[in-house]
Amino acid sequence: MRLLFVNPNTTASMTAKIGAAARAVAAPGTTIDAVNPADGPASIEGYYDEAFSVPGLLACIARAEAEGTPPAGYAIACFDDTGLDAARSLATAPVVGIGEAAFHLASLVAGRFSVVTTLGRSIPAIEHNLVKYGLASRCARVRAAEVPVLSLEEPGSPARARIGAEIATALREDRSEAIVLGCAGMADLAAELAREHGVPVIDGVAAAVKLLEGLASLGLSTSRVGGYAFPLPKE
Ligand code: 5HY
Repeated sequence: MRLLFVNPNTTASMTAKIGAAARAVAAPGTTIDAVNPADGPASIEGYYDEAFSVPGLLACIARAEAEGTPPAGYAIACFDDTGLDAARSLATAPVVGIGEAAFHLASLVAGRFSVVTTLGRSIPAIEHNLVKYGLASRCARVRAAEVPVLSLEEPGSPARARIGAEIATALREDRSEAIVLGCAGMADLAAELAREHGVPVIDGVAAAVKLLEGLASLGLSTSRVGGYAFPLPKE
């Protein structure tokens, strides 16, 4: 099967990182493509950036749908699950947000988990999604390491250290039993952070690969009888 990961921001290095992280866990026979829009915000840090990223995200999905063989599944590779509902309405294959994927897997290995994202301005959108997905009661707290998204792309930046310090604080103060990494750009950090802190550390990119493989192998796709009905043709 082929899975398409769409990074809604326009930072190619992050798209490449996402693709590599997805390929690292893909099953034999699963191929991963990773794309990003040509236009839009270089990073998504809050509601305003999210709004400007959605048209490009949907254009990437529409292009994949117009190709001969659409993917067996799509992932929205932004932790805010930006544009997820619109993407589900457009795509013929299942669509999973990396945020929701990570939340669900965390809830299967821990009674309580904390999220560590980038900037504080990203916290409300993540908290809203937890309520929307019915998992707010399992999340002890959504925290920010106070690192800009693009600092994760800068070699030698303090981002890695700040994320590790915030994880240590979460485990000390939140009674959390697992950590969810709250940015697609953290996808390459999960394994070492898990070893360092001795708890499950869940990255949404890897989580999305496995959930999409599972949905596709079960022949499950988006229901069209309600809100995810295909878009009506309009001028
Ligand atoms: C992400 N922003 O995963 C989110 C994380 C955040 O450009 N990719 C982004 O900080 O909201």
